[in-house]
Amino acid sequence: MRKGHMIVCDGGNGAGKTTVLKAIEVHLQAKGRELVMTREPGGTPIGEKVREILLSPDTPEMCGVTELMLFAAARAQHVRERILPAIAAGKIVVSDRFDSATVSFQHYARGLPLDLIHKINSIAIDGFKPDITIILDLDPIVGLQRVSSRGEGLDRMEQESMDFLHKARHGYLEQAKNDPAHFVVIDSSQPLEKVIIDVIHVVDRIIA
Ligand code: T5A
Repeated sequence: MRKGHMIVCDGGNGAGKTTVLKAIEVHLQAKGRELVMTREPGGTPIGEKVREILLSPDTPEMCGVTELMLFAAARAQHVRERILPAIAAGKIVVSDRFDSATVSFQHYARGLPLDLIHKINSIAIDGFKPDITIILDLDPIVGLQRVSSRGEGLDRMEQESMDFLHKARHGYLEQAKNDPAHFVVIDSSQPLEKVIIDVIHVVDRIIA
């Protein structure tokens, strides 16, 4: 029986997930809630190794199906090793990205068939569904400017074309439109303080 909650924060590159997730963590800790903060790809020792392969800029030749299966492999481990035990223990799992990212990036942007994405995703998540996926929506041009302003290099995905990143953004908005009970879109071009207020409002509704 499900006891805990899972909240996902997702969106385009540089939309502010990492920043917003820190605010969610502080908020939920202040409420005394037991938390698991995690991310995809990653979240487990195996998943973090897969992340290195996926995001390394040294392998631009990676084909779409390999990419899809590696994201799914990391997710399969993440769900079974980390997420389901935490939910069963009544904890709140907060994840930086989850299956919505695969639909946006590997289907809408990369162009892999949606039925293949759903098939592979469903093997990875085995019937599990987050309570809510919060999409931080931002023009990818602004997102990449934010990423670049950190002074770090761009990873393999961030080096994709602007058209690819625009298609991924469209994919998030389509998912939210098609499933309003499980998605919320927040405008992340707003001042950070307002983005955080909007996100915390959603989090409080879910855990109430
Ligand atoms: N991917 C992932 C797939 O293709 N398929 C999948 O199934 C999965 C799971 C993962 C990559 O893999 C892809 C998607 C990604 O390309 P990632 O680490 O999640 O990589 O990559 P990014 O989205 O690029 O994460 P970043 O850490 O780079 O960006 P964030 O976390 O969204 O942004 P953040 O918080 O670091 O903010 C960036 C800068 O903007 C500022 C912050 O201070 C920071 O300097 N900022 C704001 N500035 C002004 N106003 C605001 N409202 C701001 N919010 C943040």
